[in-house]
Amino acid sequence: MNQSVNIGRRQVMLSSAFAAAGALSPAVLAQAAKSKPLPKYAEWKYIDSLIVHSSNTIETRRGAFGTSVIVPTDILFVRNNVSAPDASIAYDPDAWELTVQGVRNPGKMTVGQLKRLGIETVATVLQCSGNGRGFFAHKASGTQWQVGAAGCVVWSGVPLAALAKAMGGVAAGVQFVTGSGGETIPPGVDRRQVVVERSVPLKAMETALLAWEMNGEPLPLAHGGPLRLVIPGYYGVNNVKYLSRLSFTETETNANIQATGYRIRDIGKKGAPAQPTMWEMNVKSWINHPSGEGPVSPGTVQIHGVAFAGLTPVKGVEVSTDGGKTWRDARFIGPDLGRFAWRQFVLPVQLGAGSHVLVSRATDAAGNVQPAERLENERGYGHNGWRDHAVKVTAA
Ligand SMILES: Nc1nc2c(c(=O)[nH]1)N[C@H]1C(S)=C(S)[C@@H](COP(=O)(O)O)O[C@H]1N2
Ligand SMILES: [Mo]
Repeated sequence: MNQSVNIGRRQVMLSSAFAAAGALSPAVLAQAAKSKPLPKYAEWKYIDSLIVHSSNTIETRRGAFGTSVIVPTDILFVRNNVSAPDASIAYDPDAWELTVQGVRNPGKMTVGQLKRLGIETVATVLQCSGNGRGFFAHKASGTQWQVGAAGCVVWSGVPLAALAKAMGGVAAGVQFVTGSGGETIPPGVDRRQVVVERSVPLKAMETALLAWEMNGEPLPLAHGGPLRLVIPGYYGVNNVKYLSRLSFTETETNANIQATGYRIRDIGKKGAPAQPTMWEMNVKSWINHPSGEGPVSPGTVQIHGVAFAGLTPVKGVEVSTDGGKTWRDARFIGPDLGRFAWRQFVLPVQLGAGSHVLVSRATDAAGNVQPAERLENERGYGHNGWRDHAVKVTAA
């Protein structure tokens, strides 16, 4: 059940759990009142848990992440590179058509047909490549995300491998899986410039899904319904929404979003195909509570947050209450939903009156440790440096 209150001139939906717990501090209410309104396609989301950067970019507030592993769809971030398609595409999801190319028997499949090929379910971290961009000192261009352009969600759909098999198998010479978004390209606009079309290495097929369900519900338009490509362990951009074409290709697509966008390069440099692209995610963690949005009471504080890596499970997390001088092992809580999901961690600490700098540092099963500093790069991608993700909190 939700309760709605008026903040400023706009109606704001408050989850009754939050309201009952008195969890909304005056600071958060003030921010909600200032926030831009939610766009139509996402108006059902809980604005009090979100930061609305623009109609195409909506972030989860740090203090709104809970401890139950899965991020509810109502508070999950949204990122559209171009305007979301018309809501009518999701009215009859089973009729949505996917064009399949680069297989021995290319053709079209409706979602209804895909549902008969096989079913798998997987929990993954969906994270924008630019999550943490707001911490870069050079004001990297793009949305100034803090920590909330990420969430752990459960997908259901058909394994991509089952689709390939049903269509006679992958054609000879194929090296990539290329997914195309179903947004309408306005007449006169160069498709290559605007299409959301991404290529990932063929080996991603082993775990990829074509999903029509998320967090136990039909996939909403905002998150790519009727059909979405899910590439576990890879950055958000590779998880193409409103999937209209799936091609097994010999080369990477020449669409701008692949060829020059989402490339790691030095500050001031232009994007180019030879630079590393945003595929597998790096090891990362951050603290969600305390969130730094307001003071905490001195005494015992349960520090909690999330940790994950790309294709490797996360192995451990350390927490520091002195800005990274000394560290203690945190404990994972909750179910382990597999190597692509994040783990929740907790460490109870005593915080005396005063200010504290809380940080976390994750290690994955391959031994990769979250670095202290960000990797400086033009567009502010892949930020996993722990120092910038610190929470500054006052106990009073
Ligand atoms: N078709 C399509 N797919 C897309 C995008 C898009 O704009 N169009 N944005 C990508 C980016 S950059 C990210 S981070 C994720 C965001 O997923 P979400 O909006 O479900 O949170 O979707 C990816 N898939
Ligand atoms: Mo993204």
